[in-house]
Amino acid sequence: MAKKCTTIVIFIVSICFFSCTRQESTTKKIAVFVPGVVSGSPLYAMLVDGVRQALADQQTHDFADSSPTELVVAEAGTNQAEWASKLTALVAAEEYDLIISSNPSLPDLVAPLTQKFPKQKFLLFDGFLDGNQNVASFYYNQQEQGFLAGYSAALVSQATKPLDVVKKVHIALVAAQNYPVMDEIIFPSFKAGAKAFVPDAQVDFRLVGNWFDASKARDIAYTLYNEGVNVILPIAGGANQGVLSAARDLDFSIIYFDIDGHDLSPRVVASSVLEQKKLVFEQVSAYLKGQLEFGTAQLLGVNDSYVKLAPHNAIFTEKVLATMENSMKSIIPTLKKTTYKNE
Ligand code: RBF
Repeated sequence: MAKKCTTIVIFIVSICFFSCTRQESTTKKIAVFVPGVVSGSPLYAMLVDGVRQALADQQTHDFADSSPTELVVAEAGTNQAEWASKLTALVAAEEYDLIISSNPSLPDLVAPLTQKFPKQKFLLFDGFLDGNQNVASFYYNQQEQGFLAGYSAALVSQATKPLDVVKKVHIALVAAQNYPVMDEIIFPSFKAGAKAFVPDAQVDFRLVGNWFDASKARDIAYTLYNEGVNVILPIAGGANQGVLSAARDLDFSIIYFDIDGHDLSPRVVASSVLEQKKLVFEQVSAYLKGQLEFGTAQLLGVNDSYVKLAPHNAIFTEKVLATMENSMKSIIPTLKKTTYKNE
C-alpha cells in the first residue's frame, strides 16, 4: 500500500513539477505516457528514445520555431487499474500540446478523453484508433511479426535436436498476459509460422500473469524445457529476464520479439523486430514541423520495413547449417547404394 501511494505521489509530483516550472512562451510541451515501466519493456524504451532523438534533432536543425520542446516522461506503473486515472490527470493538467503513448489498450482510454478535452492531441503507437481528429495512430502488422518468429523458432528447433532423437519440433511462447492482440494475432501467427515450416510442430502457450515476475517466467521456462521445448519466444517485458536466465542454464534457444535481443544473451538466435524507434522519431519530427496528420490509423509491416527478422547471423546460420548437415547425413548412405555404369 505504501509503495502504491509513493508511486502515485511521484507520478503527480512529476506532473506538477513540470507544469509549475514551465515558462510562458511558444515552447511546445510533450508528455510521454508509459503504460507500465520503461525498464525491460522494448517498445517503451524505443518510444522514449525515439521522442528524445526527435527533440535533439529539432535542436540540431533548428526547424519549426527555435524554442526547445519540453518533455515529461510519466510512467504509469504496472497496476493497469490505475492507468485511466493517471492518463486523465495528465490530460486534465491541460499543459501538454501532445501526449504520446504506445499500447494496444490506449485507444480505449484515449477516445473518451478526446470528448471531454477536445483540444488535447494524442500520438499513439502500437494501437489502432481511426477517424478521431485528435488522434494520430500507428500500429504494426503483428501477423507478420508473429509468423517470422514462429517460422524461425521451428527451423531452429528442428536444427538443434540431436540426430538420435525424433526430430519433433516443440516450441513455446511465454506471454505476460492475455490480451486481444496476443490471443487473436501474435500467438496464432507464431503457430502458423511454425506449422508453415513443419505441419505437425507442437506450439505451446504459457502465461506469467504480469509483466515483471522474472522468477515465475524462469520456472515456466524450466518446466517447458523438461517437457521437450527447445526454443522459446518470451513476450513478457521485465519478466523476459527469467527466460533468458533459464536459457543460460539449460540447452535451449530464444527468439526475441520487438527488439534485436542478440546483445542480451548468446542464446538469442534471431529476433522479430519492430522499428518503433525509427517510426517514433519520424512521426514526432513530423509533429514538430507541423506535418503530422491526425484522424488516421496507419498499419506498418514488412513491406515498409517496420517489421523485420533480425537473425543473429553467426548462431542462426550455424543452426540452419546443422539442419542441412543432418539431412545430408541421412541422404548420403542412400547414394552409396547406387551403382553407376559409365557409358
Ligand atoms: N509490453 C511490454 O514490453 N511491457 C509492458 O509492461 C507491457 N504492458 C502491456 C499491457 C497491456 C494491457 C497490453 C495490451 C500490452 C502490454 N505490452 C507490454 C505489450 C506490447 O504492447 C506488445 O503487444 C508486445 O510488446 C508485442 O509487440
